[in-house]
Parts: sequence; C-alpha cells; structure tokens
Amino acid sequence: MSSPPPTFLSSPFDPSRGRTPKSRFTYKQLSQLKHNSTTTPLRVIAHIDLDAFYAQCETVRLGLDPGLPLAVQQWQGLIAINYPARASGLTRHITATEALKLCPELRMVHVATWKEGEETWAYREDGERDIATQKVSLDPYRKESRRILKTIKEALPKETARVEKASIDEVFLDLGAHIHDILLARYQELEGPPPYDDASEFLPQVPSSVLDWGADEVVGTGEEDGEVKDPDWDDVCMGIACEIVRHVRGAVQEHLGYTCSAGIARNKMLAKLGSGYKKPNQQTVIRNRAIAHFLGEMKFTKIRMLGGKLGDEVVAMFNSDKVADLLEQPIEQLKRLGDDTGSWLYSIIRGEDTSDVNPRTQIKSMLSAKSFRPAINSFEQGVRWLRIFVADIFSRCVEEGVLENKRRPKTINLHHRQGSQTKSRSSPIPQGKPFSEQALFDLAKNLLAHVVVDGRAWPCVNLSLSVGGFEDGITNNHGIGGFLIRGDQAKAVLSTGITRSSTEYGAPPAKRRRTKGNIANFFGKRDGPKKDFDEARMVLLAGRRESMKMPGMDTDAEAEDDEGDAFEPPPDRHHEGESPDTGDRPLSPHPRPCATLVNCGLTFDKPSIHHTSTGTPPSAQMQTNSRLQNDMSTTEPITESVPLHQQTLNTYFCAQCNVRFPSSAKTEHEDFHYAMDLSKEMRQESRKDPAIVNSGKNTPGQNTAGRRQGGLPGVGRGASSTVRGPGKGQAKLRFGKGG
Ligand code: DCP
Ligand code: CA
Repeated sequence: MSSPPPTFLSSPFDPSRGRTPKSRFTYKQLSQLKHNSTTTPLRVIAHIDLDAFYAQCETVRLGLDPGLPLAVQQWQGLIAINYPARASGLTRHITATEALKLCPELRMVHVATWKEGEETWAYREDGERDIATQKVSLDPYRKESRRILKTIKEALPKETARVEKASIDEVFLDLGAHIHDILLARYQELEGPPPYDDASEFLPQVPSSVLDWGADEVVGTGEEDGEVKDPDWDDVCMGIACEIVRHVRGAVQEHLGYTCSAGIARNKMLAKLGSGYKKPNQQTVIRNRAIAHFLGEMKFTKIRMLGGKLGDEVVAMFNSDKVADLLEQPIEQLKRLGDDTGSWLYSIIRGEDTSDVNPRTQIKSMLSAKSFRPAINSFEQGVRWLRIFVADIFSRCVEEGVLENKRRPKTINLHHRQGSQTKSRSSPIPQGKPFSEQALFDLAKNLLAHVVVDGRAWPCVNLSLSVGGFEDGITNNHGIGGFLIRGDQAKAVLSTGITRSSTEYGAPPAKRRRTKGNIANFFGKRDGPKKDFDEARMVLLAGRRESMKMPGMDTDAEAEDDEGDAFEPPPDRHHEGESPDTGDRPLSPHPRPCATLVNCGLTFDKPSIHHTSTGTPPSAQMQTNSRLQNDMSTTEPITESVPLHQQTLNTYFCAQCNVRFPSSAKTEHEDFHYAMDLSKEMRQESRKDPAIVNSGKNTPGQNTAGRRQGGLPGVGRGASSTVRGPGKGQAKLRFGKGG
C-alpha cells in the first residue's frame, strides 16, 4: 500500500483552469485552519501512541537496554510486551510461564502493588507478592504518562498547541493553527489579502514540486499516476505536520527516553489508524489523496468504535469485515443499523470524521477496584480493601492538587458485586472541610456498611471505589462559609446523601418479620452474618453520631444561601444514564421500589431507585457502568442484570412491598425486611442518644418528613430537626426531588 517518498513535478500551465493555475483550496479554508476548524479540508491531526508503553516505562525506570526483550507481568499474565520480545512471538495475555518458554532471555517485571497497611505502592520481590491481599498499582505509568504529556506540550508553541490526552499513552494533536503560522511564514504568497478581498477566491498554486517526507511512511494512492499530480496545499500541510510530529517525538525520546509512533491525517479516526500502521518508532502520513486507497483495503473493525459489538453487528449484517464491501452499500442499507449509526458509518468508511480535538486533559474521576478470587466474605475484609482503595485514590487526588484545594472530587461511589448482582452506593464528599484520607475512608466504610446492612453482601467477587465530579477548588474557604454546612456538604454530614442503586431484587420494606424468632436466634444461626451486620451497623451509627457533632449543624441562616442545591440528590451516574452504551443492554431486574421503601427504617436519599419500564430507552433504565474517563485502572465494576421476561417466572408476592419477586429471592427478601426492621431499631435507639437529640424545636411533621424522605435511620429530615427548628433557611433544606 505504501509507496516511496513521492516527488511532485511542477504542473505546466493548465488552460482549462483559467489564466493562472490555482490551488483547489480557498483563502477562507486557509484562514479556518488558523482556528482549528474541524471542517476545513486543510485540517491536519496527529495521533501519537507510545510503543509498548508499560514495558518501556520499566525499561526506562530500570535503565535497561531497550533492545532486550522485556514484558510487564500482572500476576501470571503479561500486560505489555516490548518489540524485541514480540519478535519471539510473545503476545499479550499469554502466561508468564508460556512466555519464558518462547523467549528464555525474557526479562519480566511485575507491576507495582498496593499492600494493606502500607502508605504507598511498591515494586516487590517474587515472594512478597500476593494476589489475595494486594492490588495492582498503575501509578508509575500514570506518572510517566504525565511527564510525556508535559514534554509533548512543551515541544509545541504554547499559543497554538491543542493537545488531547486520549488515554494513558496516546494523544491527539490538532496542528491546524501551528501549521497555519508556518505556512504564512514560509509562503508569503499566502498572506493575502485575497484577490478582490474575496475569501472564496482560490489560493495560488503551491510553488514547490517536491515535498520532503523524510523517513516517514507515506501511504500511497493506489493509482498509477497518483504521485504525478501536483502537490496542493493539503499535501504541504501534511508535510509540515510530519516535521512537527517528528520534532515532538524526538523531544520525548531525547528528554525521557521513550519511543512512540504517530499517524498524521486529516482527522482523528485516520490519524489513529495511521499511528498503528507502522510500529515501533515510526510515523505514517495518510494524505487526502491516499485515503480511499488506505481505507479500501482495511478491515472496518479496526476503526475506532467498530472494534466491538457494533462492528460485530455490521459484520453479521453485511457478511464482510472489509471497508471496500461496505462502500458498495447505499446509505439506506446502512441505516438498517439505525438512522444515526447508519449515517455515521456511511461517513466514517469514507474517511470523514469531524470530531474535535478536545484539550481538556483534566481527570474527571478515579477508580480503584479489585476482583476477588476467592471471594471475600466479611465486612472486615471489605474494609481492609477499602483502606487500599482509599490510599490509592487519595494519592492520586494529592497529585491532582486536592491538598492545595486546586481540585477536589464531589462524590464517592462504591460498587459491590455479589454473584451476578451489583450494588452501588454513592454519597457526596463534604466540600467545606479539609479533604483527608481518613475522611475519604470513613465515607467509603459508610457506603460499604450500607451495602451490608441491606443484606446479601457476601460472598463478594468485586469491589470498587471511585471518586468523581472533580471541580476546581475554592482556595479561600476559611471565611464563615467554610464552617457552615450547606448543600452537598450538609448532605454528607448528615450521612443521608447515600444514593443507592443495584441490580438486587427488591429492596422494599415495612413490617417486622415476626415468624422466625428473635433477632439473636435468627443471626445466631449464622454467626458470620450477625457479626458482619453488627459491625456494619456500628459503623453507620458511629458515623451518624459523629456527623451530629459537626460544627454548623445548628446554623440555619446560612443554609438559606444554598437555596439552589441544598439537599438535592448527589450526582450519581447510575441514575443519570451517562453511559454511551445504548440499546443492547437487558432491562434492569428491579421491580419498582415500593412507595413504602422509605418507611423501612433504613432509608435512602431517593425514594425511587430503579424503575423498570419498557417505555424508556434501556440506557435510562439501567444502572450503567460508565467508563470512568481518564482513569486507566484496568478493572471496572460490572453491572449485570436479569432480563425482564425472567422476572415473571417462579415469583412470589411480597404484600409489604406490593411487589412480585423471583422465588429464589424470597429468603433474601425476607432477610431484607428483617434488616430494615433492625435499622429502625437503630434509629429509635439513636433518638435516645443525647448527642443527637434535637434541640426541641422540630415539629412532629419534620420527623414524619424525615422518614418519608430518606436518609439514615433517625437522620434525614428528621436529622435536620437537630438543626435549630424550621427557620427560614431550614425551610429550604429539602431532600431530593422525590418528595
Ligand atoms: N494495557 C493493559 N491491558 C490491555 C491493553 C493495554 O494493561 N488489555 C496497558 C499496557 C500497555 C498500555 O496499556 O502498555 C498501552 O496499551 P496499548 O494498547 O497502546 O499497547 P502498548 O503500548 O503496550 O503497545 P503498542 O506498541 O502496540 O501501542
Ligand atoms: Ca501504545
């Protein structure tokens, strides 16, 4: 497909095009380049991708010869393999043992791990590693990723650089504005003004007939006379881009010792295909004149977004994975995939993509997760893992500048997977007080306690913690406002901001189950669960007592300021359907949470959690598992669900909830009611606690509202009754929208 560096010959005078030969491009299109327009045909995007990234990180860190085979190991698997090792036939995901057989001289470096009780991750010797008690840390690679990004930015002029971090080892560059500056400096004839001051006038012809592509891989046109045609300004732009990218890659190698590959083309889709075309340490340019040829020979499953389910669907529908075959399909045929998907596909296989290079490189969320083999079985074990997750996340937050209050997350989310069911709990992170590891840990523990108290928490096969909603911090919050609780902070302080979502059956509550003996007997039969439940319950109770002692709790005037967001439910991606996935997920197995849910004692921020409804798009019905952007953790919580049709089989009816459940969930559901009743007791108990008894100004109506609205036992609106009476500000402290 590729051809030797082309040599362009000057075109002779072309009478068919008027007196003076002109470019195909206009002054307007040239000026659009300056503004990084996504539609100008002169646009140039580069995609830079580090070669065997983690492997290079280890080679650089250990000062090894990059010519020697090296692989990065994660437990028994290999997650990155350098090119010398690939030459021996090693591929990702073969086991370490298999790799050594293929390449006996292979150097394997195990990723760093977090270990409970230690303040940071560490590289450990073979004997010190334990999959059961440790978790992988990608911090060293994130750190290198940041250095590389910084170097790339520094290699570009500040005024025109437009860099998007696409993943831990990839960036996109929109080179338009930079190229525009270079063009005007090199070719004075482009300066303008355009003839007759008309921006739609064509540019003069390119004066040179030869473009120097250096050692770059130049994708050919596939036409015999493809290279005979004169270069136009789009070719010149590509040539300049090649120079820029060569310089950037050189800087990364020179300053940091990393090699990378790059693709240069008119949009992101093509640039990304280009960077993977020749590796390692090479750059490939796909000129506009070569696009059709380049794509025509390609499998469309290599195109971004077509590598997964959608690609499989297209293959199945058209019985081919070749772009060339799809090009023959009229748009109407492609629209069998849906109007929007069909139109998108029609354009993308023709090399059209106007997606923007988005320079926003700030982290939006962070995730720390672990899959357990074997599963874990107690609250205590879960809490130990939370310690590790919190240490991991907190150290990343520190790098984000939380201690200087530059940025801080607003929400904390816990995902817990038991069998095929995933439960999620989230709560706001108090914004007015210092962000500390302990505070984060307490919130995390509280979320897990909620999961446990809800019942059916063990055995747990996957646990993950994430923080999200990063916002720029307020550097001076030491004024009076800093000591007042308001909005999200108030919610978290009250421990009532916990939002719940899960694929578990049922939830609802109401009356005490009386038939199975007393509490001690019930749990006495199952020693573990009882202990577990008690521990979780203590955490919730202690957390709540603590929160009641928060300064500012008895302030009502200030709460008035926060009219807008006081006690709004926290953002919860599981409720907002942020996932890009649509259409192909099964429906949530949730029965509609019953209206009495919030009367169950253990109450929730939102009275309604998940409604199963066929009238809304699946993406909105499902608690989805959005990819956490800019977070490169390899593990993500998985949400599973049971198709709706299965819900009607073998069911039993819970009169307390007025909801039908699968028979298999009956015992659990009864336990659930039981747990709810226990929580109710907790609430009553806590009301007797002087630390949280209100100052006497709340009205009976408030307590009722508290139960109705949700929150921890005895807290919620009832807790706001510990705040001095329903003053002016108090009237605005409402829970959620759920009424
Ligand atoms: N990675 C991982 N698991 C995967 C894919 C990637 O842990 N399934 C990690 C290891 C890689 C890094 O992400 O080094 C970047 O992924 P790439 O797909 O870019 O692969 P490499 O950079 O290793 O190789 P290449 O030279 O092909 O880009
Ligand atoms: Ca890579």
